[in-house]
Amino acid sequence: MSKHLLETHIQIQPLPPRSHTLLFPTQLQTLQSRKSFTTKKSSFCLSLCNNKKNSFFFSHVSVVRSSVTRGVNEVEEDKQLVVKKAYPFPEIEPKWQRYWEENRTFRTPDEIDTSKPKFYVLDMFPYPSGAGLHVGHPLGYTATDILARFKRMQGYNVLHPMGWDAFGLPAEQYAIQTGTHPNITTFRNINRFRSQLKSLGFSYDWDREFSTIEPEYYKWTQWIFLQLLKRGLAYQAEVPVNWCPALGTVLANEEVIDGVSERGGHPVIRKPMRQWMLKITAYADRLLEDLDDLDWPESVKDMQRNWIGRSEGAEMEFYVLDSDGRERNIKITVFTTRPDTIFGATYLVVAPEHTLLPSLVSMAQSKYVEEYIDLASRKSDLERTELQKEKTGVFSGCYARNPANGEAIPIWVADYVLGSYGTGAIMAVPAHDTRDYEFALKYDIPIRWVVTPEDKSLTDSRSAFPGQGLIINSSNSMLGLDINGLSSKEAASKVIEWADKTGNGKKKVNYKLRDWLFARQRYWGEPIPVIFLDETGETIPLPETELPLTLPELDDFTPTGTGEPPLSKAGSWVKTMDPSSGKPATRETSTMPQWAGSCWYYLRFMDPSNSKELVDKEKERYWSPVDVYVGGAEHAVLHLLYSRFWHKVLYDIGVVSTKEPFQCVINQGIILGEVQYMAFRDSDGSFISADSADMLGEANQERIPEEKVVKSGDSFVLKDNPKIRLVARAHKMSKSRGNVVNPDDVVSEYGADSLRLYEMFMGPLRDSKTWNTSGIEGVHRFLGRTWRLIAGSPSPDGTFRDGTVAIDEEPTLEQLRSLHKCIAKVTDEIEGTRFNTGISAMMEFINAAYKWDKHPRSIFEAFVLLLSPYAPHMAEELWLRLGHSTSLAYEPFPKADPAYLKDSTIVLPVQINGKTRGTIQVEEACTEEDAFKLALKDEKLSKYLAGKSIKKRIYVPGKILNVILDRENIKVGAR
Ligand code: ANZ
Repeated sequence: MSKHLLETHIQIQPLPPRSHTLLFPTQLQTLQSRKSFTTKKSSFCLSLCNNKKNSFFFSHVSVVRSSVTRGVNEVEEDKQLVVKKAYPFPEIEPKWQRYWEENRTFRTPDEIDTSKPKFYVLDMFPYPSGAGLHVGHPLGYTATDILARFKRMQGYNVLHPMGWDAFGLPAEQYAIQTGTHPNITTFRNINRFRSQLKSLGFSYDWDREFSTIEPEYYKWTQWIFLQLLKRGLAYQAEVPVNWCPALGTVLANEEVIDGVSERGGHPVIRKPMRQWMLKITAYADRLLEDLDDLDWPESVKDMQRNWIGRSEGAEMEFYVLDSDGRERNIKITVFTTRPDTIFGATYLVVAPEHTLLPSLVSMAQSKYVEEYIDLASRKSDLERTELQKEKTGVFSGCYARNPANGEAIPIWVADYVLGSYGTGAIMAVPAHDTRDYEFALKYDIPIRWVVTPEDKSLTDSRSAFPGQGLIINSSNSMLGLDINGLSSKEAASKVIEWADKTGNGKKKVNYKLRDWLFARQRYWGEPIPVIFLDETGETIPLPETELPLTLPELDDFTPTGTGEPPLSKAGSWVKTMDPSSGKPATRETSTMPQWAGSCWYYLRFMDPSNSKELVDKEKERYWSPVDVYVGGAEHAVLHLLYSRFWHKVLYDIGVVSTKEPFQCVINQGIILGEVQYMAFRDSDGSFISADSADMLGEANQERIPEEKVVKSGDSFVLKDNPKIRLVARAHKMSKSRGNVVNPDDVVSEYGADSLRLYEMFMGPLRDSKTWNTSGIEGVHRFLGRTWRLIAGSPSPDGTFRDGTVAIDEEPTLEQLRSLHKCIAKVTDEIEGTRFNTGISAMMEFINAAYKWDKHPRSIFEAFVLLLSPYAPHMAEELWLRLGHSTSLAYEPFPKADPAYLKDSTIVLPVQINGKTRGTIQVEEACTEEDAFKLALKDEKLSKYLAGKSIKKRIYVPGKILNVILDRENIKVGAR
């Protein structure tokens, strides 16, 4: 999925100002609970306190020294091994990748046993960009892979596919620059992505792979468009687009920065053009209601709710007046969510694009209004509605009558009112709306308070009071409306009732959601399957039998200069005839937006090669909905909303069986570059502490290498001069900052299993976290230790031995307890998608196992299965060495036996001749003999027992041990 193509403004929830992300919490726990660990630098407890320009400032950073060490020698040995290779991953990993590929290990056959439960786990499929994978990709992909492998081992039928969202702007732009056909670039990029993903050992069913540019796939994207058209859900309308006269092309929103084209910096204006629209607004209520039952992050659901933006209010009618104050035959309808404030409406505003504007403007004002309209056409909606921006406007020269009190109020034109929302006109109530207040102050328009806060201490005439309260100054007996003394809520209902009765307005629900602009003036997209009759201009949908309508080959992708899409250059393709009447016709030359292909791909994975249907009904019924869908938060709104919309349409026409496509959505966090330390210099060039420096003066900043930094209290200081406090920051990875980590490099240095494990160990999946190279060394050492524990240490010459050190013996109780605790924890943590703490449990197990003298095979086998979803290559290899001949991918995942989970040591009271003399710690099932031996060893009890002859022992297991001494002893003792 592309991040380049966020064509509308995506509201990404900012991080709460002082939210805390704890990196490596498990290392902390591990450290706290184990005395044998000394500590070394490797992780941070971060306090993310600000988020500016993609960087996170760490105000309270405590470095937790946490590399897991077991004495200096072993650490040194580990380090050496890192240099040499902690274990033979360069041989193991390609070997198992080949095995999986040759055996199609992860193929989900078409015919499956549907009596088994299913698990559909999906990644948001990537846009195969020229840059290849970055380390952010494997974060989500590893999480889904762990889930897929885990569920397979639990006996589920698992669907875990991968494909490519391959239409899009970058390939087209590259084609314009270099003349390389987007097909070539796209296939090259896909090949690179695929081999990178394979090198990470993800268990995708590659037999189901497809890309959105394949005609066999987009045939069905076009088919869905035809269904929308049939149901009146696709239509054409004149809509403003970003038109750049200098480049002679329409630009996507992300190609326009501050009103000029990203390429060349040329002015961009909003120009109406005939466009295809999809009527998503018809589904607004259902899109809103059905959110409630989804297991999605609340923040994402809220973003969708805000995007849909349901507002209850009223439409009110304001008649325009002529110069004599008489009502003309024109009325302006406004949308308001606060009908209770109608007596405070002291002016009206119409948007610069309001259709009635030309008939309102007075002669004297027309020049100013035209200039203003021109100015506004250069601004984006976002710029126009930014709260901080100074409000601007121009008087239209005419007035309207406030229907509630009969007053003539001026009509202004201002761009803070959008033409596309509500009715494109508002009744402005400066006393109770901050934007109107600012505007009224600037243009000297009266401000009338009509609502008082119930808490009088909040009354302040120096600013607007936007809250609800008690109504004042709101009565007009002539017009029959009196709402004084009512609460805002009661007043609003009364005004609506009055307006309805008197014809001055009505109740209205409004949505922020707009219909979806579905056409792009681009080459690299799905052709829209309609034609226009040359004779009449009539729009004719292509018959379904004509699908796919394939994209014609084109050598010249440059803009036409007229705003016509590049496809209009494909003359012989454009000129066609109506298949049913044979009349000459012209094809639609706009293409679909990139969102189209990603709207329904999850359905196609269920049945990727079906040429008769979009998806087979039975297969769909079995696999729907997607159980877990993982991807970036940047897709929280549009992609998820558009797919939900299409899914609901497909539900209505009986193609799918569920109302919603994705039951659970998880957004993985962002991986930021390594923390960078910045020092400040004053104008003389001397270092100054960050607290006294003007932190914003970038020119005075200097990056300090990590080795010259130490931690002091909550902050970092210069090692040489601890008075100089530094600022620690992590930035989003970007080429220009030089902080990008390439997964290929990590794989070749540490192996794919280490990368997978590290990305999971960095912290909770959903949190943002910083890359830290010493962290990957830490998990790599853990894998090395695991290898040496099971497969044995390398030979003195550094070569790795064959086989394992496992023995065929029954495990001890202690070993079983350790193992089953680990199984319980790992299972629980995978199920709760807390992968980082699952890894800690495995690390604890390995530490415990290192203390054992003997290592039974059965314990190793179970552990290897536990490890396999995380580090599948190593696990497969160890499984083989433990004596198995096939992949472990479908072995049952170990189950924790509750019998070994109980803490079964108890405190047993020990009596000597009926008097309690002390206690011993024993296993609950301890024998009498063992209990007595322990009592003899106990310092306190041994005083009474050593050298004494025993008459009898009374032992009640789990309750008491009573030792009766010979009388002789008592006498001796008494003497
Ligand atoms: C009078 C009023 C009085 C308003 C008051 C607010 C507070 P939401 O909740 O976002 O739907 N509005 C209506 N159409 C608009 C447009 N096209 N462009 C900009 N603003 C517009 O907001 C609805 C409120 O936003 C409406 O209620 C209207 O201002 C304004 F004390 O009407 B109100």
